[in-house]
Amino acid sequence: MNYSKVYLSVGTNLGNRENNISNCIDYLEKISEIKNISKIYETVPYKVQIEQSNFLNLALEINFFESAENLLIEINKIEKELGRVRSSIRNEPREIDIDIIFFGNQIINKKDLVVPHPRFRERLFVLEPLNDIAPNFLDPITNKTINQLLINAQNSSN
Ligand code: PH2
Ligand code: MG
Ligand code: MG
Repeated sequence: MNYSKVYLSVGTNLGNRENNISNCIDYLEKISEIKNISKIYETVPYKVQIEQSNFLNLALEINFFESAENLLIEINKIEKELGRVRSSIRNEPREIDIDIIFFGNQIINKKDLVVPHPRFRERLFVLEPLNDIAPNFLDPITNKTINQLLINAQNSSN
């Protein structure tokens, strides 16, 4: 059967963060084949409007056998199951946030789904975990590897 190699970024800064991650992995296991999991990083909140606690962040590589749109539907279900309630505030604290960074080499620009993730290239909390598991993966937009993007982001953040 046909599948896409997908990279996800996961973050949590509300409730029992370790449990949230382990439940998230259990749910992802049900809808995909998990191929690789990065280390877990504790990170300070980046570009958030209200004061909030540190995050745990990690990245995963999965094989997904359906479309990107269907993956988004599954991710939204998992986020809800894990207790996430969305309000109108952007980037509020959350039990779990699962973002699609890459869906194979696809470039998707839909209202609810932009892939590669539009802001991942400036985010060390995404690039550092991703660099653990996919340092040589090529971003289809910039044609740079994760490792190059990480070095660029590190240089512009200090
Ligand atoms: N997620 C955000 C905004 N800021 N900062 C950290 N450290 N980790 C995150 O997962 C994160 C963030 C929006 O999804
Ligand atoms: Mg996010
Ligand atoms: Mg999200």
